[in-house]
Amino acid sequence: MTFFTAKKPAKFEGPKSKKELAFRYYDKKKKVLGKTMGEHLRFAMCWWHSTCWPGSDPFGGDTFLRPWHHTTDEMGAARQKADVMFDAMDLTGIDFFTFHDRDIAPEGSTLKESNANVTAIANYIEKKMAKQKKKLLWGTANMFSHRRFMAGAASNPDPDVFAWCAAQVKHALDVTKGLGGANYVMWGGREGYETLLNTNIGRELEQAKRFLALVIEYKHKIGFKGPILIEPKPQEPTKHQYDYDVATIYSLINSLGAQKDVKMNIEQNHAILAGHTFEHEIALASALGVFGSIDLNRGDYQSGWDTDQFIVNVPELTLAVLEILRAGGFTTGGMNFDAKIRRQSLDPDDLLHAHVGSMDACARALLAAAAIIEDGTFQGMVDERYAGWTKPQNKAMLAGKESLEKIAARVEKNNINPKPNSGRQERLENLINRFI
Ligand code: XLS
Ligand code: NI
Ligand code: NI
Repeated sequence: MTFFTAKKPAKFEGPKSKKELAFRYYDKKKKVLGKTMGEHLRFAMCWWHSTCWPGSDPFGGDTFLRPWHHTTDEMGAARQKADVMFDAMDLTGIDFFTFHDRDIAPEGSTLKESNANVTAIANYIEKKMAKQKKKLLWGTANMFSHRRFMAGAASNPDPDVFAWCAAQVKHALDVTKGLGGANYVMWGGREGYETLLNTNIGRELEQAKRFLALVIEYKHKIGFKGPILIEPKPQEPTKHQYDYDVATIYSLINSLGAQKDVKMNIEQNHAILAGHTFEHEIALASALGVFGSIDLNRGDYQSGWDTDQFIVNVPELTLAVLEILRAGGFTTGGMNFDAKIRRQSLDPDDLLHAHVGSMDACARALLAAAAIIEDGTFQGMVDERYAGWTKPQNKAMLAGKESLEKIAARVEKNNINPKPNSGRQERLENLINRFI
């Protein structure tokens, strides 16, 4: 462990601890609602923000000056990044990681060369995984950085780009399976348009649908057990992204009847860019039976772009974790820190503090959400609101056993006259606050 100053993994020390790099609430083995905190939260560290991003923004370049960004030995740098990732996971007690193919290994001059680079580093990673007991939450393909993708990946007007993407995803899925990945993610980086003036939306959507069908078919062919996770985002980098939000992606999944194979990877920052709350997107995915995993970060409510900050707001997180628990918790999914430290956060250990602090905030949210559920008053108030639907007559109405005329006749005959009830919003808000 040479890159970081910290030498020992952050430990649970309780709320009174004065130690900076320590957990006050995240006690990995502590049981909450029948599972350990570690099993509930399934934290993952991402390769791209943690080791690839050099601290650049649209107005300025590299602020971090990491040694691996300043060498001509690209494969050596790739191994160095892997070493730093695994050290960071050890120091923060994070068990899972995530990557794009191009994060772990450099692009070659041909696809064959790129694939060989990815395979070589994947082999290196595999050995580290066995030694340090780490797991792959998901892998994915970067089909947005290279200029060949500037007009889209699968939705590109050029069929050769579509074919290239098929080849790239095939390899990324093979590698993800080889490393025992629990899921495979598809974020439509440039699947969208800049201007309608040069775009045939119908054709592009048809291409995206075909592409998803191909990936599902291949996943079954190789026996990849985990789901394909689509990650919604409404805009950025393109003006309009086709995978806008959970509802939009659901219509694509539904059109292929692929609810079993395809789930959702929901990111806080993307949810708010789409004009939703994080918890709305989780609750909707769960209601539609397609909740999969989380990209954990926080957008800035003023700036309107994907700032990917570490999330530390406990009241907000509590509402999200509450929805995750109500959805039954994670199965293959987890909480991936798709988050980056700010470009002024130059100290190597800033990366550790960021993860540890956010993990602790999640643990507090988990404790609060679990207490809300255990107390039962909250769910009781919600259930009471819908209690009328448990009556046989009303169940029959929902089950389609009554026609419109029959319902109308019943309303007249029984003189049904609805009496409005309070939504009790303030009481519910106050109730939630008591547990935070
Ligand atoms: C970008 C996305 C990306 C995906 C993986 O905004 O969040 O990082 O999570 O391709
Ligand atoms: Ni993401
Ligand atoms: Ni993002």
